[in-house]
Amino acid sequence: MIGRLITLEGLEGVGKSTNMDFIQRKLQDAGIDVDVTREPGGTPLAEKIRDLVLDTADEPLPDLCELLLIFAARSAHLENRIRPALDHGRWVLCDRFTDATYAYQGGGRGLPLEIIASLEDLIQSGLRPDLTILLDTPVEIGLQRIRERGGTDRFESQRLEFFQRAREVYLSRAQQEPERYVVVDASRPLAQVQDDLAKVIELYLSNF
Ligand code: T5A
Repeated sequence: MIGRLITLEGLEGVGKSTNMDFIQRKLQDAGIDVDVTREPGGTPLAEKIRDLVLDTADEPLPDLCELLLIFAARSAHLENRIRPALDHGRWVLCDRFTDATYAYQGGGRGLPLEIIASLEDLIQSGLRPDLTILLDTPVEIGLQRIRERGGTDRFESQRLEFFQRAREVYLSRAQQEPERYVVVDASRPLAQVQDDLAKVIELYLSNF
């Protein structure tokens, strides 16, 4: 059995955390051994870097520094958890991955996408997700859900335009790579979103 990397992407409040368990269960029901993780984070070292990136600190975090921290966390995550799992034939289900870097640091912050692509090549040396599910909603819907839930980190306090630019990058990447990406309309009630997710997973598994 060859391991696979499945990533779940989308803006704040689209329902990634809510649906990770659901997707995990669907995979397990099909007899798949799945390791569930997240980015930034996923190992003790990478989780420490996550805190640096998400916490609102006294000292400003320059955009390039943020980008390098995210890739530093990804390097630890890849070498210490994701690659070993895949090498053992396990499937990895990851809440966000490098598409988030293109969306947030590229689209949101405005860093050149070529810099992100170079770091991706350097750190991942060819490793890419096998399937990426993009939960998509208009920005306002996700932010409203976050407001209702309460509590904000460094990203959640960004302006609306930041998330609009990030969404555009996500959607354009999905359009450019239709063989890897599936876009699910996450603005609908959860039961409908999960009906679609179940179909996405069934279709993906039917190819093996
Ligand atoms: N980041 C990350 C980068 O900038 N670059 C990178 O490369 C990477 C990897 C991570 C932050 O780091 C940034 C992006 C992020 O800002 P995070 O906490 O992992 O932070 O990610 P968030 O998107 O911030 O997680 P959230 O919890 O805020 O959003 P979720 O997980 O998408 O939303 P969820 O599931 O918690 O749902 C939010 C609320 O909506 C409800 C839920 O019950 C919950 O209350 N909900 C729905 N309500 C109605 N209908 C539905 N269909 C619903 N689905 C969920």
